[in-house]
Amino acid sequence: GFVPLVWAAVGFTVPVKTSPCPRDPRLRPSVFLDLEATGLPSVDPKIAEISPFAVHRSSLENPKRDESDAPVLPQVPDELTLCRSPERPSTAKASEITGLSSEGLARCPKAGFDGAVVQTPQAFLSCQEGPLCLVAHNGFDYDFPLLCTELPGYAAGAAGPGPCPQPWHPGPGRQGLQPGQPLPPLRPGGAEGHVHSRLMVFLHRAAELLAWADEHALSWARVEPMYVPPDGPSLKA
Ligand code: DCM
Ligand code: MG
Ligand code: MG
Repeated sequence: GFVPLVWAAVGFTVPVKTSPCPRDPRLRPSVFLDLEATGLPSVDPKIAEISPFAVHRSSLENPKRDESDAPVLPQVPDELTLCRSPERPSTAKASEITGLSSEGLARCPKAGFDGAVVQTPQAFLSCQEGPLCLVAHNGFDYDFPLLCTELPGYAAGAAGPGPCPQPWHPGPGRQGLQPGQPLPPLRPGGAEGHVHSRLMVFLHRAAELLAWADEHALSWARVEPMYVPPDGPSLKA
Protein backbone atom coordinates (compact mmCIF):
# COMPACT_ATOMS: atom_id res chain seq x y z
CA GLY A 1 0.00 0.00 0.00
CA PHE A 2 0.97 3.65 -0.19
CA VAL A 3 1.65 5.72 2.84
CA PRO A 4 1.82 9.45 2.29
CA LEU A 5 4.01 11.46 4.55
CA VAL A 6 3.51 15.10 5.15
CA TRP A 7 6.60 17.03 4.22
CA ALA A 8 8.36 17.87 7.44
CA ALA A 9 11.11 20.35 6.98
CA VAL A 10 12.17 23.48 8.73
CA GLY A 11 9.58 26.18 8.31
CA PHE A 12 6.71 23.83 7.56
CA THR A 13 3.97 22.81 9.92
CA VAL A 14 2.85 19.27 10.33
CA PRO A 15 -0.80 18.61 11.20
CA VAL A 16 -1.25 17.73 14.85
CA LYS A 17 -3.00 14.42 15.49
CA THR A 18 -2.79 12.64 18.78
CA SER A 19 -3.97 9.07 18.18
CA PRO A 20 -1.26 6.51 18.86
CA CYS A 21 -0.26 4.22 16.03
CA PRO A 22 1.79 1.06 15.80
CA ARG A 23 5.24 1.62 14.43
CA ASP A 24 5.71 -0.02 11.05
CA PRO A 25 9.41 -0.71 10.54
CA ARG A 26 8.82 -1.35 6.84
CA LEU A 27 7.89 2.22 6.07
CA ARG A 28 10.25 3.95 3.74
CA PRO A 29 9.90 7.47 2.40
CA SER A 30 10.57 6.43 -1.10
CA VAL A 31 8.59 8.50 -3.58
CA PHE A 32 9.04 12.26 -3.46
CA LEU A 33 6.31 13.95 -5.41
CA ASP A 34 5.17 17.35 -6.56
CA LEU A 35 2.13 18.48 -8.52
CA GLU A 36 1.64 21.66 -10.45
CA ALA A 37 -1.95 22.59 -11.07
CA THR A 38 -4.20 25.40 -12.21
CA GLY A 39 -4.54 27.12 -8.86
CA LEU A 40 -5.13 26.90 -5.14
CA PRO A 41 -7.79 24.59 -3.60
CA SER A 42 -10.41 27.37 -3.67
CA VAL A 43 -10.61 27.19 -7.49
CA ASP A 44 -10.97 23.37 -7.72
CA PRO A 45 -7.63 23.08 -9.51
CA LYS A 46 -6.73 20.57 -12.18
CA ILE A 47 -3.37 18.83 -12.31
CA ALA A 48 -1.05 20.14 -15.01
CA GLU A 49 2.17 18.36 -14.04
CA ILE A 50 3.04 15.41 -11.86
CA SER A 51 6.57 14.47 -10.95
CA PRO A 52 7.24 11.45 -8.74
CA PHE A 53 10.89 10.71 -7.92
CA ALA A 54 11.54 7.28 -6.41
CA VAL A 55 14.45 7.05 -3.99
CA HIS A 56 15.68 3.86 -2.42
CA ARG A 57 15.94 4.06 1.33
CA SER A 58 19.67 3.33 1.21
CA SER A 59 20.17 6.48 -0.92
CA LEU A 60 18.52 8.50 1.85
CA GLU A 61 20.41 6.80 4.66
CA ASN A 62 23.77 7.18 2.92
CA PRO A 63 23.48 10.04 0.45
CA LYS A 64 26.39 10.57 -1.91
CA ARG A 65 28.30 13.78 -1.17
CA ASP A 66 30.24 16.25 -3.27
CA GLU A 67 33.75 17.65 -2.55
CA SER A 68 32.30 20.09 -0.02
CA ASP A 69 30.50 17.23 1.79
CA ALA A 70 27.08 18.47 0.67
CA PRO A 71 24.64 15.71 -0.30
CA VAL A 72 23.87 15.29 -3.99
CA LEU A 73 20.78 13.90 -5.69
CA PRO A 74 20.62 10.09 -5.74
CA GLN A 75 22.88 8.56 -8.38
CA VAL A 76 20.28 6.01 -9.45
CA PRO A 77 17.34 8.26 -10.30
CA ASP A 78 13.99 6.76 -11.12
CA GLU A 79 11.82 9.62 -12.11
CA LEU A 80 8.72 10.46 -14.10
CA THR A 81 7.53 13.88 -15.20
CA LEU A 82 4.24 14.24 -17.04
CA CYS A 83 2.83 17.50 -18.32
CA ARG A 84 -0.82 17.40 -19.31
CA SER A 85 -3.21 19.98 -20.65
CA PRO A 86 -5.55 20.84 -17.78
CA GLU A 87 -9.26 21.18 -18.47
CA ARG A 88 -9.35 24.76 -17.32
CA PRO A 89 -6.95 27.68 -17.56
CA SER A 90 -4.52 28.42 -14.77
CA THR A 91 -4.96 31.40 -12.52
CA ALA A 92 -2.43 34.16 -13.15
CA LYS A 93 -0.49 33.19 -10.01
CA ALA A 94 -0.46 29.49 -10.93
CA SER A 95 0.79 30.35 -14.45
CA GLU A 96 3.54 32.41 -12.90
CA ILE A 97 4.58 29.48 -10.68
CA THR A 98 4.31 26.72 -13.22
CA GLY A 99 5.30 28.60 -16.35
CA LEU A 100 2.33 26.91 -18.02
CA SER A 101 -0.01 29.26 -19.84
CA SER A 102 -2.91 28.58 -22.18
CA GLU A 103 -0.84 30.13 -24.99
CA GLY A 104 2.15 27.91 -24.22
CA LEU A 105 -0.03 24.82 -24.15
CA ALA A 106 -1.64 25.87 -27.43
CA ARG A 107 1.85 26.05 -28.99
CA CYS A 108 2.88 22.65 -27.55
CA PRO A 109 -0.40 20.77 -27.30
CA LYS A 110 -0.63 18.03 -24.69
CA ALA A 111 -3.26 15.40 -24.12
CA GLY A 112 -5.71 15.94 -21.29
CA PHE A 113 -5.24 14.31 -17.91
CA ASP A 114 -7.56 11.41 -18.61
CA GLY A 115 -7.77 8.12 -20.48
CA ALA A 116 -4.77 5.79 -20.55
CA VAL A 117 -2.31 8.55 -19.76
CA VAL A 118 -3.77 8.99 -16.31
CA GLN A 119 -2.63 5.48 -15.43
CA THR A 120 1.05 6.25 -16.05
CA PRO A 121 1.78 7.73 -12.61
CA GLN A 122 0.18 4.73 -10.97
CA ALA A 123 2.16 2.33 -13.17
CA PHE A 124 5.30 4.20 -12.09
CA LEU A 125 4.39 3.65 -8.43
CA SER A 126 3.63 -0.02 -8.95
CA CYS A 127 7.18 -0.50 -10.31
CA GLN A 128 8.61 0.57 -6.95
CA GLU A 129 9.42 -1.65 -4.02
CA GLY A 130 6.63 -1.31 -1.44
CA PRO A 131 5.20 -0.45 0.91
CA LEU A 132 5.61 3.01 -0.49
CA CYS A 133 5.72 6.25 1.38
CA LEU A 134 4.84 9.37 -0.60
CA VAL A 135 6.58 12.56 0.48
CA ALA A 136 5.36 15.95 -0.62
CA HIS A 137 5.86 19.43 0.72
CA ASN A 138 2.47 20.46 2.09
CA GLY A 139 1.25 17.08 0.84
CA PHE A 140 -1.74 16.71 3.16
CA ASP A 141 -3.07 20.14 2.32
CA TYR A 142 -2.52 20.12 -1.42
CA ASP A 143 -0.91 17.29 -3.38
CA PHE A 144 -2.56 14.30 -1.69
CA PRO A 145 -6.14 15.64 -1.67
CA LEU A 146 -5.73 16.72 -5.30
CA LEU A 147 -4.37 13.31 -6.25
CA CYS A 148 -7.35 11.79 -4.47
CA THR A 149 -9.70 13.90 -6.57
CA GLU A 150 -8.03 13.40 -9.92
CA LEU A 151 -6.29 10.04 -9.52
CA PRO A 152 -8.35 8.18 -6.93
CA GLY A 153 -6.74 4.94 -8.10
CA TYR A 154 -3.73 6.00 -6.06
CA ALA A 155 -5.75 5.31 -2.94
CA ALA A 156 -6.94 1.89 -4.02
CA GLY A 157 -4.15 -0.11 -2.41
CA ALA A 158 -3.72 2.11 0.59
CA ALA A 159 -2.35 0.59 3.76
CA GLY A 160 -0.21 1.74 6.60
CA PRO A 161 -0.19 2.65 10.25
CA GLY A 162 -2.84 4.71 11.94
CA PRO A 163 -2.60 8.48 12.20
CA CYS A 164 0.26 9.71 14.27
CA PRO A 165 1.97 12.88 13.09
CA GLN A 166 3.05 15.43 15.63
CA PRO A 167 4.77 18.72 15.06
CA TRP A 168 8.34 18.03 14.16
CA HIS A 169 11.00 20.66 14.22
CA PRO A 170 14.67 19.86 13.95
CA GLY A 171 16.55 20.88 17.02
CA PRO A 172 19.21 23.57 17.05
CA GLY A 173 22.88 22.88 16.70
CA ARG A 174 22.61 20.07 14.20
CA GLN A 175 23.93 19.72 10.68
CA GLY A 176 22.04 21.06 7.72
CA LEU A 177 19.16 23.51 7.83
CA GLN A 178 18.54 25.20 11.13
CA PRO A 179 15.22 26.22 12.66
CA GLY A 180 14.00 29.43 11.11
CA GLN A 181 16.39 29.12 8.20
CA PRO A 182 14.47 29.55 4.98
CA LEU A 183 14.35 26.71 2.50
CA PRO A 184 16.66 27.13 -0.46
CA PRO A 185 14.91 28.76 -3.40
CA LEU A 186 12.96 26.39 -5.60
CA ARG A 187 14.81 25.49 -8.74
CA PRO A 188 12.90 26.35 -11.87
CA GLY A 189 11.51 23.52 -13.92
CA GLY A 190 8.00 23.08 -12.60
CA ALA A 191 7.15 19.99 -10.60
CA GLU A 192 10.42 18.24 -11.44
CA GLY A 193 12.61 21.12 -10.28
CA HIS A 194 10.52 21.47 -7.13
CA VAL A 195 10.89 17.78 -6.31
CA HIS A 196 14.67 18.03 -6.74
CA SER A 197 14.81 21.05 -4.44
CA ARG A 198 12.73 19.42 -1.71
CA LEU A 199 14.65 16.18 -1.97
CA MET A 200 17.88 18.12 -1.44
CA VAL A 201 16.40 19.65 1.71
CA PHE A 202 15.44 16.19 2.94
CA LEU A 203 18.94 14.86 2.25
CA HIS A 204 20.46 17.55 4.47
CA ARG A 205 18.53 16.13 7.45
CA ALA A 206 17.99 12.60 6.15
CA ALA A 207 18.67 10.61 9.32
CA GLU A 208 16.29 12.68 11.44
CA LEU A 209 13.62 12.89 8.80
CA LEU A 210 13.74 9.14 8.17
CA ALA A 211 13.26 8.49 11.86
CA TRP A 212 10.39 10.97 11.88
CA ALA A 213 8.87 9.31 8.82
CA ASP A 214 9.04 5.84 10.30
CA GLU A 215 7.13 7.02 13.32
CA HIS A 216 4.73 9.57 11.92
CA ALA A 217 3.62 8.52 8.46
CA LEU A 218 -0.13 8.55 7.87
CA SER A 219 -2.13 6.02 5.94
CA TRP A 220 -3.31 7.07 2.52
CA ALA A 221 -6.80 6.09 3.67
CA ARG A 222 -6.78 9.30 5.74
CA VAL A 223 -6.60 11.47 2.65
CA GLU A 224 -9.87 13.11 1.62
CA PRO A 225 -10.44 14.39 -1.92
CA MET A 226 -9.85 18.12 -2.35
CA TYR A 227 -13.22 18.34 -4.14
CA VAL A 228 -15.58 16.11 -6.08
CA PRO A 229 -15.48 16.91 -9.80
CA PRO A 230 -18.95 17.35 -11.34
CA ASP A 231 -18.20 14.69 -13.97
CA GLY A 232 -16.78 12.18 -11.48
CA PRO A 233 -13.18 11.13 -11.04
CA SER A 234 -10.92 10.59 -14.07
CA LEU A 235 -9.76 7.17 -12.94
CA LYS A 236 -12.03 4.89 -10.98
CA ALA A 237 -10.45 3.44 -7.85
N1 DCM B 1 -0.43 27.64 -6.30
C1 DCM B 1 -1.13 28.80 -6.59
N2 DCM B 1 -0.81 29.96 -5.92
C2 DCM B 1 0.15 29.98 -4.99
C3 DCM B 1 0.87 28.80 -4.69
C4 DCM B 1 0.56 27.65 -5.38
O1 DCM B 1 -2.01 28.79 -7.44
N3 DCM B 1 0.43 31.14 -4.36
C5 DCM B 1 -0.77 26.41 -7.03
C6 DCM B 1 -0.13 26.33 -8.40
C7 DCM B 1 0.96 25.33 -8.24
C8 DCM B 1 0.47 24.45 -7.12
O2 DCM B 1 -0.31 25.30 -6.29
O3 DCM B 1 1.14 24.58 -9.42
C9 DCM B 1 1.55 23.74 -6.37
O4 DCM B 1 2.42 24.68 -5.76
P1 DCM B 1 3.96 24.36 -5.55
O5 DCM B 1 4.71 24.88 -6.74
O6 DCM B 1 4.33 25.04 -4.30
O7 DCM B 1 4.15 22.89 -5.53
MG1 MG C 1 4.09 21.29 -4.43
MG1 MG D 1 5.66 22.70 -7.26
